Amino acid sequence: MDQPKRYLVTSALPYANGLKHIGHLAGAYIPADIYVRYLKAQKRNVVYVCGSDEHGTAIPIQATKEGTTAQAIIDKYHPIMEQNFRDLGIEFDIYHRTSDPLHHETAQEFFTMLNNKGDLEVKETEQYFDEEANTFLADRYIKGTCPNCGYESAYGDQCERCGKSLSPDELINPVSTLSGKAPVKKATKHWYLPLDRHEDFLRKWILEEHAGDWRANVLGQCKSWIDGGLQPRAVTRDLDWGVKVPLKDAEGKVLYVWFDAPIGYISATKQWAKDNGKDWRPYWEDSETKLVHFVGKDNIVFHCIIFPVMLKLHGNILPANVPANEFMNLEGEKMSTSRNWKLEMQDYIDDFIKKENGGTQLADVLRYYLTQIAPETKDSEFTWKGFQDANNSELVSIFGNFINRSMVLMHKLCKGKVPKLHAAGLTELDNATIKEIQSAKERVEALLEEFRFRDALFEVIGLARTGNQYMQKKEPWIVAKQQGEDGQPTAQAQESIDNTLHICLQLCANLAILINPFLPFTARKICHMLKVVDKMLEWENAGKLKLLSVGYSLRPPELLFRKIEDEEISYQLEKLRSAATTRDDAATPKEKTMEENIQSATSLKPQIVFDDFAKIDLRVGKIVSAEKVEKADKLLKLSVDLGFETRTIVSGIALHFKPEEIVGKQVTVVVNLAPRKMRGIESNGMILMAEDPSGKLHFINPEDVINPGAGVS
Ligand code: B3M
Ligand code: ZN
Repeated sequence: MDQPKRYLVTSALPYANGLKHIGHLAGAYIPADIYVRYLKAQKRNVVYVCGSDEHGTAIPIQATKEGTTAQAIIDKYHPIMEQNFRDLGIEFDIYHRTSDPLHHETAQEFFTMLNNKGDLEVKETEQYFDEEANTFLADRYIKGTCPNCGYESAYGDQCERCGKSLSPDELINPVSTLSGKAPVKKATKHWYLPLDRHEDFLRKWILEEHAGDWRANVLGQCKSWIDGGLQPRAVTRDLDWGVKVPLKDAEGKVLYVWFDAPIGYISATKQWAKDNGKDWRPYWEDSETKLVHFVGKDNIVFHCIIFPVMLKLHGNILPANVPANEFMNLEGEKMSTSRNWKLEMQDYIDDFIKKENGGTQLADVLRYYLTQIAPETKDSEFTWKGFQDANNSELVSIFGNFINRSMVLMHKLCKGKVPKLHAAGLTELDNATIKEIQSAKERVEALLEEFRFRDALFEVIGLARTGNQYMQKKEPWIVAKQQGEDGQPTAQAQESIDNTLHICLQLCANLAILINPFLPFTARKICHMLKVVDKMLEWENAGKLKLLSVGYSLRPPELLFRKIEDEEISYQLEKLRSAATTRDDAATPKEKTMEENIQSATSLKPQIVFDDFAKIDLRVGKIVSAEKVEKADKLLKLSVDLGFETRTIVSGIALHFKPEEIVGKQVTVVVNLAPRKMRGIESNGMILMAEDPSGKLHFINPEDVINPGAGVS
């Protein structure tokens, strides 16, 4: 493989308008960080840049919400976001910000060069203007009825209910959110990037040259954009927050946020170069640089179509790849800030990392699970149960267990020192395991080079699993019982023990190197136990059996991962649900679109066997009383007669049924579901409901009246 001279890796610049959730983290930051850590371990020349995106209407809108200024908003969120990333081990070479004067200059220079070369078009159009506020209205400042689904509070750029992207002209009965009045149309001049001029270039560059190496989801989106017909895109806005358009006749205009934000990658590189006495230019101008943008699905078009056109016109290199991820859902629903259905990085840090001494292992647990379920090819799903399983059954039981056993047995059976390898005594299994160390390294490396992070991680865990199986077959603790008259293992037995533990310990050191890009804190902890410096983690050291010298004494083992308890998981689930029940406006997750409901009805869950089903105890019950739960607009507290007892069940159906309507109704109840506290009330079961495509709920009940307690199967 031809190696690039240098790499420039970017992660999407997050808007500094609020805390970011784990969907963001999984999409653009963890994969990039893994890639960069791997490249650095390979001693390649790489710079990893990111920073806060501090422009666009998102910022002043948040300022209005918080009753403060746009400047105060970015000054509040920029440092928090930077710290959140640090706490989760995302190690940028620079975390810059687009409010920095260096960025303003860089973006203005970029615009000026394109404008001077005649690469932009100027057009006058009619746009919505708020006469009372005396300002043109950005798309986000206009609300109206969605022409697609009829939602009355759709924004001028997108309907938050059905997700359709809109233009303000499509809204029915538009209203300015500044004054509450209907806006008028007024002429205004803007600069456009004529994407249509570049169709041939884009077709060839993306759809031909990168057909073989870009991800299918990325190519697919690009193709549909190009096939849909490329239009000139306005790159300026009438707004007072942003990078000023550097022209005399452009008073009151700023660069469109999607024009200036990606240039933020360049200004960040400049700042990094300045801070480190380096030259930034080759990173953006030399064709031997490999530029890789890590982004989420909603940023694909900007990084694959618009920004590359800008880069080409400006004389820069183009991205070699944009390994964009799809979306990650949370507990069955789309993650969303506005609907409060999310797990913020800050919350995870507070609940899991800060609470624990040396809690960095829990940063690694999140990194592990998010990589394991990374939406690399299709949308994926974060569940708290999945998170717990990944930790308990893989990190604790496989990875941590292997390292711990190796260390404990070495202390017990080899006097705390790395034992010798007796070449003559090597068995077939020993040799096969040694080979596996070498080949695992090669596989992980090839997968990382192709941005297949989930598969690469799977290989690393696979190697730990191999280690466990190896040890299980060699049973050094049993071999140790072959003792001579002195009560010590015989020479032959000790040889076998030495070989086993020598290989196991070298395997531990190899695991540290291979896991390092994914779980950097864990890798360092292993180095500490093995009493080696972090330099051992260099990639070229992997695949070998010579990492630890014979006779070297090692530290006592420490547990790498702790078990995650059921209570921690139910606490998180409760927290998620109760935050969601207090959310107010129309766009609650319950109100899924018709399309989503139909989709959830047609996408089947994985097959189960009869025994799985037989575990669920279903009974017919009768609701004997129902009342609202205070401060929870979705919950009803029910008493359900089950024949053998009457139980309290809390059910999220208050938006659908009045308490008095349902008393006396027959229902089907899951009676052996573990109790769960909701709003302080213990719920002992779950009522089954069906949801029709309009989102309306229906009880599942027998046609005839039967005795409460009857089994359902
Ligand atoms: N701030 C959008 C986002 O956070 C935007 C990315 C800019 S990357 C140049 O999704
Ligand atoms: Zn809509």
